Amino acid sequence: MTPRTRLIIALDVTDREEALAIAQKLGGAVDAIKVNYPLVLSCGLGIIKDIKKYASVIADFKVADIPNTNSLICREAFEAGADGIICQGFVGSDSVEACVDVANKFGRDVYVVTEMSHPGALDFMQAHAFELVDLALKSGASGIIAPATRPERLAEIRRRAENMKILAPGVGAQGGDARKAVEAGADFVIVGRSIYNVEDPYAAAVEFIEQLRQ
Ligand code: OMP
Repeated sequence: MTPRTRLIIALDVTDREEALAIAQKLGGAVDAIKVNYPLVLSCGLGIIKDIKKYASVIADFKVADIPNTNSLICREAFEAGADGIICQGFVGSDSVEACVDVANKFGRDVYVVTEMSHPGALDFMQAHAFELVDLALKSGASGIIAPATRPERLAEIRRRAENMKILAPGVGAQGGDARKAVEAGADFVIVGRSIYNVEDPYAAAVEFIEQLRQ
């Protein structure tokens, strides 16, 4: 995925018509649309193909299982049309490598979660975030997920992952700032509620794109 506007929308709505309306309106303006369990559990995996008409799709399934199960999940997501998938790194290198192996067969991307953006990430994940970056690097993943809510941590993670794509969630509703995240080293920011929950999602997306361009 090559950065253009640097904006990825997290389409965490559960209504199919609403999801497709937003995808149709914003697809051309964003670098990707990320789908997560709320949308897929409510509409089925087939929603990925429908959204793909408008933008690249990242399946945020935070895959976190044994290698065999991870392979099966990735295969389903890629066969459904996902261009990339998000997996957890804390399950260990063999589980992440299983995702990368399947992605390589399909020519798709894997993004490994390092430190999450919410406060609870300080309980366990933060202490191991740099190890998770190293694990992602060694596995051959395309990129990592790092928190826009903590630009100083994002900058530190960037220093350790020079050639990896960094996708940074936590902008807007969780308090992170799009511009600061990019300055700290993010290639893309992920924005959900601050786009799909406002009166004019298109205007909100344009505003984020403007901030990211400066
Ligand atoms: P908003 O908080 O509404 O902007 O949504 C953020 C999106 O990014 C949601 O889909 C989350 O599941 C996802 N996310 C995080 O918020 N924090 C993380 O650390 C990782 C993710 C993710 O992997 O995308």
